[in-house]
Amino acid sequence: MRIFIAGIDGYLGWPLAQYLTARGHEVAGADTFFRRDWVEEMGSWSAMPISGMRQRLLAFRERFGKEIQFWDWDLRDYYRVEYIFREFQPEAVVHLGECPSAPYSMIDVQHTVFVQTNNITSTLNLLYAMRDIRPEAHLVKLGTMGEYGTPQVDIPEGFFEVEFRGRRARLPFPRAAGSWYHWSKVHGSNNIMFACKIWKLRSTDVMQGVVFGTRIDEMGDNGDDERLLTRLDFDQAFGTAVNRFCCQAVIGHPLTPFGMGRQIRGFLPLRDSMQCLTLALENPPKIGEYRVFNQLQEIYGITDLALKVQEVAAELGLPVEIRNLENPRHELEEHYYKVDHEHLLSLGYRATQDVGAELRTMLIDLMKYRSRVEAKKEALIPDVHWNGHREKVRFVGIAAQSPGRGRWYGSGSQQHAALSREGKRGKNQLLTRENKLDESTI
Ligand code: USQ
Repeated sequence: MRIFIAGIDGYLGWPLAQYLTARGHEVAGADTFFRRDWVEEMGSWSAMPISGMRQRLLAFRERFGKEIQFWDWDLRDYYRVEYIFREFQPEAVVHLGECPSAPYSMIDVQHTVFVQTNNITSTLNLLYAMRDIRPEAHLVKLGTMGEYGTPQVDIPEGFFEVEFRGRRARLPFPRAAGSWYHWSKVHGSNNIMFACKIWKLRSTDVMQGVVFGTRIDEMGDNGDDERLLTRLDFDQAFGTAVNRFCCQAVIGHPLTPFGMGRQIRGFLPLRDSMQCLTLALENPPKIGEYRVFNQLQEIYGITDLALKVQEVAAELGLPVEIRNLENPRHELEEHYYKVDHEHLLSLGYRATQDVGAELRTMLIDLMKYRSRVEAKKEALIPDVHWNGHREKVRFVGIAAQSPGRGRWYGSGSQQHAALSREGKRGKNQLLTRENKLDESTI
């Protein structure tokens, strides 16, 4: 299949290009290297050194014996999107080319407007190019579980049956996002749903949980060729919880659950994210269909994950403490969370069960780059508050608590039981474009 990846230079885009190529697909991609700029703006860099795009493409050809057509173009420019579509004639499009950070979108009006216009415009441009050039192509759009927020009821896959004043209907499940970024994803989802309806396009909107991991097998066994590695961020805006915890562990920095550390989210390893996106691509919806996949298998508490990272780090001789930070976000810290995720399972998705082994691989990978994390460790402590205030948060005196060491919230009834037991315990606690093509590492 000819697959165009929007955002091919990113955390998911670069491994996905390798994963799909290894399965015989033909890949092309575009990226304007915004992610590299944003992370630099947050005073940080990728923990694992990442090559410039020319080096990446060279390594790709050496490993897979194939070329990737690449455009260093901004997808907010419709005529460029149209050009790419005419040139490559994609059968499928994976849209990863958005700003993925909640904190970044909350900095100030300029950042909010940028994140929303960037994310919404690129999606609209892809939809128009599909309508006019490849109407039968399949759009796999990366949405987020954060579109739903944390409602006090089960979360279905996009739609639910409601009865209101004696009449029944199947309606989109209400969205309750928790940041301007997450709302940008909601707006994108609505626009795609509408385009599928009026233009008979087809799309899978993937509501992804929080991804963690340093590698996939397709990069090679030992990460010997650094040009094939993906980025791994640890700053307050682009580093996600588990990736940050692992980076903190390798430099002996306390692991940092926010607030009481009782938030619950769906998490999945990078390799599972690749598997899910590929299953969606290889099993497209019907013409005119807009479908939603909730992309997660296991649901974990933040403190449970911190405890697990602590445990695996200790096995590797990396003692580290867990110290909660004031929560800079406006979010529910204790909440119900039960998510349907049948669609991917019915397509054969098999989740990585051994999270400990995944964390071990991550920590071993990151130990090599300890000095890079150390050099930017200031970026670990957040200062972006949801009320617009900008001040570093402080550590607070809450001991890490979990319903049971190393035990996960599973899904379904297992999770209900864990939550109700827990509830009874109370609440005691800018580079140039040329550089980005050429630079060997940043
Ligand atoms: N958290 C901590 N300590 C940290 C970092 C995060 O306790 O050091 C907590 C946050 O308060 C939050 C949870 O961990 O409750 C998840 O935060 P995150 O930064 O790992 O992830 P989030 O901001 O939710 O966003 C990430 C990706 C985003 C994707 C989303 C999926 O950046 O692109 O959409 O995960 S989800 O969270 O399911 O909406």
